[in-house]
Parts: sequence; structure tokens; C-alpha cells
Amino acid sequence: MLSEWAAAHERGVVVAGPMWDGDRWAEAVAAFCRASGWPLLAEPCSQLRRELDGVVVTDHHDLLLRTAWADAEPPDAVLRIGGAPTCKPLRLWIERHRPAFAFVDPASTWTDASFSVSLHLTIGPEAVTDVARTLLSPDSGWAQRWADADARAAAAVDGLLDAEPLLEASVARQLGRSLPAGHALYVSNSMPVRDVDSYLRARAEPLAVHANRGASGIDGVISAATGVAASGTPTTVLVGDLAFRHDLGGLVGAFDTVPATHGGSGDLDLTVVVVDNGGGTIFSFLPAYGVIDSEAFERLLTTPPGRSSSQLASGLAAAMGFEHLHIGSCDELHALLAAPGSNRGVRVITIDIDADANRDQHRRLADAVAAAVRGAESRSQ
Ligand SMILES: Cc1ncc(C[n+]2csc(CCOP(=O)(O)OP(=O)(O)O)c2C)c(N)n1
Ligand SMILES: [Mg+2]
Repeated sequence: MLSEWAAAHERGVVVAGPMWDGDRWAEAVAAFCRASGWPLLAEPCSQLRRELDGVVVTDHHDLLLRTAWADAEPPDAVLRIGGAPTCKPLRLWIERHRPAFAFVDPASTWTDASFSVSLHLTIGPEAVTDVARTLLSPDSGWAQRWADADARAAAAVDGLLDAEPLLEASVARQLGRSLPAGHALYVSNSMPVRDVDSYLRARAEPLAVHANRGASGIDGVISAATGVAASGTPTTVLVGDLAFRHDLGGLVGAFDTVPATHGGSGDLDLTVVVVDNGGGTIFSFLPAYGVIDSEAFERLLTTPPGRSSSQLASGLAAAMGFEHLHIGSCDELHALLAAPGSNRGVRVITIDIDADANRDQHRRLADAVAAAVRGAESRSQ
């Protein structure tokens, strides 16, 4: 059934949402994309934002899908695998254009909050590979236009980030550039998972990227990352300042390390990167920001903590004996993350972020990408 469905659509996209076992799907998804001529819009937590031979894997669809370009290039069809995508502009784009929508959902989760799915399939990767064998790639230029737009977006993002001091978008981009092959990245809910979706690029070397999307909780983040590290994989966790203080007890657990008799390596390799922006800044990206009285907004939504994450981390480091580093540049972050195998144990890296500058930079990044793809849509329509 999927074969006929896919053959009937030229302008499709494959969407990959969060999947712990996304590796299992890589070959099947790549084969399907090559055979259909559809681009792959994969969030990092799907494990599929990686270089795949002959496949257009977008890095910046979160930014592209906010632009007029994306509405001038509407999709006929969406094939989704994995959990509900993190990317809100993607959900809105699908809701606006209502493409045919196949959901490959072998565990029958039926996660489709906006009732977009028109074909539900409980098939696995082998069946998707079989479907790919039946398709003949139409040479529509569709995937190439996505590749071109994504390249323009990347150039716009780099032009801006390379010229400015370290803020949250650069931190997310740098994690993808610096973490060695075979590492794991665990991302907290709130802005970290969104910034990683927007700015961490496909790479050739494997990097496992995990999050507990669930109900978007900001609790238990350090504990969950410790669980990943306890499997023996060197792990870096990107966490906001509120989520960090919600789970300081997790640091104690990490520091106590999991003994080999309980399935752990006996010696964790865990790096906690805290973006310290003075509270819950995600709320200032919502429509209520600028409408509600600013003092009430800060007190009730941002909830700025009384002391900085650096102060907290340095006190705890002295008490517990882990390493604490307070940094302010991409170069410093790279130097700390890139050295493979040199950091067994627990260390906390804190980065001060000016929340106003960060919000303004996010807006300018979106504007820069919109300008970069203006007029790049297909002329044949
Ligand atoms: C357990 C829990 N409590 C409260 C919330 C509501 N909440 C969502 S995002 C957020 C702010 C998180 O702040 P921070 O970790 O500093 O990340 P930032 O928004 O600055 O990126 C809060 C309180 C939640 N999602 N989960
Ligand atoms: Mg914060």
C-alpha cells in the first residue's frame, strides 16, 4: 500500500521524530529517500540527522519552515517515522497545507495531536526498504531545491553566528562540531532541545542524541543523562539553568558512579553544559511576552534564580570534588569537548547568557534565513 501511495506523490518529505533506536532505520530511510527523491527532515533526537549517501538531509528546516519560501513549496505528501517532532514550524506547515500523511508507527503509538495522518502503517524498516525497491526517483528537482535552500540557510546562520559572541545557538552548533565520534548528547527540554534541532548539523561521525520529550518535563535531566553515561558512553548533557537546579541531586548520583556489578562502567564520563540565562527563557519566545506586564512576567514565568549557576556549581564542585569550568567562547567550549577520552569523571561547564541578546539573536537568525531564501522557490509553478 505504501508503494502506490509514495509513487503517487512527487513533492514529498520524510520526517523523522525522536527515536532512541533510530540507527535501526537509517538504511531503510536512506533507501526510501533516494528512490522517491524526497528530502529527509530529521531532528537530531531521531539519530538520522547524519550524512547519508545520496540523501538531502536538512539541517535548518526549523528556520526554513518559518519562511514564505516553504509556503511557496508546499508538500504533496509526508512520510513520518518516530515520535512527535519537536519542530513547531513543521507541525504548523503540515497543518496549513494538509498533505497526504503516512505514519510508519510499528508500535502503534498513534501520536498525532493535530489529526494529520491519513495512512497509518505498523511496518518496520525491512518493509520500508522493500517499498524503496519499487520506486523510481522522479527527477523533479524537488530535493535539490531543498538542498539549495538549506545551504543558503546554513550560510546565513554561519554569517551571523561567526561574527557574534557565544549565545545559545552557537553552543548548540558547537556541540555537533566538537563532540567526538561515539559520544552521546543528552538534551534537556525547554530551549536546549529546540536549539539543537535548529542548529546542530548532520555529521559523518555518529553522535547519539537523546531527550525525554514525554510531557516536556525539565525534571530529572541530569539523572537521565547519568543513565546514558552509565551505559559506558561518554555523555554530554545540555541543560538550562532552571532544569539544572531542578536536578542537583542528580549530580550526587552521577558523582557516586554506577559500579560495574550493576551494569555500569564503574566510572562515568559525564559533562554537564549549563546555559545560564537567568531563568525560564522559553516563555519569552511565546506570544504572552510583551503583552503581560513585564514585572509580573518575570516573577511568574521567567522565575529568575537568586544566584547564578556558576556560583552554585563552584560551591558544589568544592564540596563534592568535581571539576567546574566557567567559559565564554566557542573556542573554549571546543577545547573542552573535543579531547576524546580525557575526561573520565563528572565536570560542569557553565556559560553566562544574556537573555535579551539571545532572544534578539534568535529573531535575527530567523530573519536572515528568510532573506536568504527569498525568491528561491521554483519558477515552474
Ligand atoms: C517538571 C517541570 N516543571 C515545570 C515545567 C514548566 N517549564 C517548561 S520550560 C520551563 C523553564 C525551563 O528553564 P531552563 O531550564 O532554564 O531553560 P530555558 O527556558 O531557559 O531554555 C519550565 C519551568 C516543566 N516543563 N517541567
Ligand atoms: Mg534558563
